[in-house]
Amino acid sequence: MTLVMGIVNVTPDSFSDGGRFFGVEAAIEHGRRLAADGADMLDVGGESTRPGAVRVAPAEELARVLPVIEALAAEGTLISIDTMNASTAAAAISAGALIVNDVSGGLSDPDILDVVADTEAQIALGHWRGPSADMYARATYDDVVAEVVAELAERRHEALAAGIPPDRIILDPGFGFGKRGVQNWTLLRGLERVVELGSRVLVGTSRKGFLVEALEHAAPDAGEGGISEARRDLATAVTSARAAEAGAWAVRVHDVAVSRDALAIWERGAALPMRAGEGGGA
Ligand code: PMM
Repeated sequence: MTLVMGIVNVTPDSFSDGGRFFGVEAAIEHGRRLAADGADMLDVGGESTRPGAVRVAPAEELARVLPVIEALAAEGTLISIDTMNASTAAAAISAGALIVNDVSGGLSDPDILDVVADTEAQIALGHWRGPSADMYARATYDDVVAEVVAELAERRHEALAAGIPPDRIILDPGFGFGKRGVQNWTLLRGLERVVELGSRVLVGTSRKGFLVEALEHAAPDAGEGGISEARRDLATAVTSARAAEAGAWAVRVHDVAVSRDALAIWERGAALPMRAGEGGGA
């Protein structure tokens, strides 16, 4: 069964003068809602990695995420910390996070591997070719699936060398990270080859640009405001079912409820007997 990781982004609330406090309160509430929607775990992040995003200082990142992790972990929720910084990872683990989600696969701050090795925490290593500010400069591939598989194997090798046992390593092909539209579709089609590396695989396509492009193609006249969040979440849910088909361990999504439904439908279909009439039921 493919698990669902709900996304909790902690960003200061620019619409109130409460600043960080309201951002933190809103994030905790949001996390509770995603847990109620059926999230198996929550991924808490304080720094955007969207294309063109500017880096946040580690101290500011930590101040954002720490109270959210403490509150949600205390309620019994499995917490992942989305960070590229070793110092944030260490503090988050002390506060109760059980997974470190590093989209850079340990490349941005190599100390993060040692931090995880010294604890019981797990690590998700993302495929990454450089910072978000100019990630598309490196989006050149002869064979995107083969190169992502080879580079993820290298990241896993580094993690093993740092002393992290294989059963604590998760791999993520890094949809949207240094990959242009069609490269993401090719990767999604070849996802089984990432799964064949033998580690658990995490898939993060939620609301990403290549899905928006496909929706624009499907209905070019989206009206004022462009493609709605609901349509992006439906597109995401379709890719969640595809991830399940390929054998992914978990999907990282903004809308937990709709991907949960998609996975339940996919898994129900996959569990039914092959020949019509067998098994009965409606
Ligand atoms: N994508 C984003 C952030 N964190 N973590 C993992 N493991 N995989 C991803 O694909 C991933 C991630 C960027 O998306 P967001 O800004 O919508 O959270």
